[in-house]
Amino acid sequence: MLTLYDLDVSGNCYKARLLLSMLNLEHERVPVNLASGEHLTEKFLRLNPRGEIPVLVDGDTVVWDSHAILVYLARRYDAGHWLPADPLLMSRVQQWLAVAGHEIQYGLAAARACLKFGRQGDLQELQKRGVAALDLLESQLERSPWLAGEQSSLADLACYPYVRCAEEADLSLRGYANIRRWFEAIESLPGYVPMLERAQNVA
Ligand SMILES: N[C@@H](CCC(=O)N[C@@H](CS)C(=O)NCC(=O)O)C(=O)O
Repeated sequence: MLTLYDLDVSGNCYKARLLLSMLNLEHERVPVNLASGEHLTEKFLRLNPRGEIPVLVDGDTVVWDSHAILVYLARRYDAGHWLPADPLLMSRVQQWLAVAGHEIQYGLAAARACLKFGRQGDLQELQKRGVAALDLLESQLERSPWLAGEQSSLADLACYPYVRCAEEADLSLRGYANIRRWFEAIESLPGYVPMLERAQNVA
């Protein structure tokens, strides 16, 4: 049985929920209350010493970090579509996981956290990084239908959540036609689920 420690409003957790759904993998979701500090308890830190969600538990195996979870699920439960074995394609996917973990996380996600959850930060600087991320994606998506080339991959699932929420970071997507076309393509994939927004906790 797969268990995902997560939170509805977290884009990082949503990456894992997307792939679990697309691979049609049954799983249990355990909400983690960040606002009350549940992620910093001894019990949770035994699962993830970084004190962050998402965490995936698969039997005796514990995997933390959204991108590590994507890679684990793709290698363990998928025949090779989401993380192709070809060296060049795999490196292309890895490039975009790096963008998701850097420009997107410390730009779009961080600006959203300031505006939506009252996190501290230099909003203008974070938005500037967010725009750099959007520009990077737009220019790639002008050249190829998916981030890593001709087919959908983990690259798309890793970048999509916080780009989809860019307006919550007060960044307009009006000038980004290719990104908007890419949203439609992702949202048409079998097993796509929208990001849930029920919980009131801090992401
Ligand atoms: N690099 C990590 C980042 C995870 C992350 O930032 N998680 C947030 C929720 S979206 C968290 O747990 N934050 C805990 C905190 O802010 O103290 C990943 O991709 O999983």
